[in-house]
Amino acid sequence: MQLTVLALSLVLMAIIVWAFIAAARAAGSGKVPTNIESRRNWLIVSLTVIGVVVTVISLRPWPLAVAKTATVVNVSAAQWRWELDTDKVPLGKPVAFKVRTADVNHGFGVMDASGKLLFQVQAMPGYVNQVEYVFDTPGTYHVVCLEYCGVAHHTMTAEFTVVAE
Ligand SMILES: [Cu+2]
Repeated sequence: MQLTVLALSLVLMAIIVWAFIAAARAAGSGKVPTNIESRRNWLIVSLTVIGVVVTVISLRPWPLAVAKTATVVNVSAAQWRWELDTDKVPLGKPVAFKVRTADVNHGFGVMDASGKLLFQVQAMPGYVNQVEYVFDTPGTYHVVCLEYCGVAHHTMTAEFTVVAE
């Protein structure tokens, strides 16, 4: 998905660069195409449609779309601990983390065994924020806090295990 977005971004940037170069050349030459208004209208409509389509496609699955079949893990944050209502989550199935906080903002970040950050969601007072993830590797995963929340912020960690059912 990221490579697709990158490739699409590069193509769109190339089109914009081409449009600027064409406009600069036309301005320098002193000759203005006769159908410039229809071209401009076509360009504006096209870019608007492309912008809407790219926005809808890229934002639709994240972060609000949570599968109805997802395993729900309730997460409570507080200075300075994470409480998960389970320490085992299923492999290869959607897991929805519903994240709350009892006090201040925290950042619920999940890392794999190598320390790579897989996803994160903010824990915000008065809100239940959720994020869905499908784990494709069994093992131990680490929860860290990614929002500075006080003197013992760095001690705010937890673990859970991904197991095949
Ligand atoms: Cu923190």
